[in-house]
Amino acid sequence: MKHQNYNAWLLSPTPFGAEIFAKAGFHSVTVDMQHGMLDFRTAIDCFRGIALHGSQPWVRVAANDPALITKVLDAGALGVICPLISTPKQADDFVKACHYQFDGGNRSFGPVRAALVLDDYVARSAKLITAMAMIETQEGFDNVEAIAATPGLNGLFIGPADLALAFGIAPTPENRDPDFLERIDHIIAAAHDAGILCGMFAGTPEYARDMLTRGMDMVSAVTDTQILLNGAQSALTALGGPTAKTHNGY
Ligand code: 3PY
Ligand code: MG
Repeated sequence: MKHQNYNAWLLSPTPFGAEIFAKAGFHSVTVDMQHGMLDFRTAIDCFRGIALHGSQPWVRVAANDPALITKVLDAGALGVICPLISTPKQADDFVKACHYQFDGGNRSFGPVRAALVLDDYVARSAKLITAMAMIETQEGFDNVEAIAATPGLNGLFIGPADLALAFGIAPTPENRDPDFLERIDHIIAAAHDAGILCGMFAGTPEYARDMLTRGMDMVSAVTDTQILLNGAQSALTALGGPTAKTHNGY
């Protein structure tokens, strides 16, 4: 069986939560700096907790910005997921930001923490780092083959909510809309034809399992916020307590 990568997704500013995900056995934990409730300083503490249990620290950066990408790599991130890649040029800019000039990129030198915690980091960085371009716009979908062909890109990563919205499909957590699934299959095929990975943010573990069966190589199968909310609600249900509150402001 081919290797499948199980990823957990961290949205809260909780290094201890990151550590728990790693201890549970996920191959990698993604610290979400686009939509997550955390900052750079907290992200570094999350990396420590993740690496402590032999899992890989990954980051979803807030944007395709070399300044942001450099900082998380310098802090020791081993995977970078970049949102909203729509053109081959954007994909190329992203990959170049991940690699030093001797590896064909334009990353500035200064691996302050990465070189502290990873032996021979600079020479090995191109091999150590996994760069995943998010396909989640109509333009990105239309350009998916050209994006997948970007030299040095390691994988495509599907953002199901934005991708659904791009095509006027409801962004449900377990999207089984036939048009949507057809697009998922198309993106998987584009990645595999180019010889790179395909990953996806999946709304639930069950859906993630289905996506692995469909051919996905890696799945972000669970978030800390889902686990905490679901666990808290089922505990209250077991107690015969109140059900989830509706919100009408702070
Ligand atoms: C999306 O579903 O659009 C994502 O970016 C996943 O977080
Ligand atoms: Mg998105």
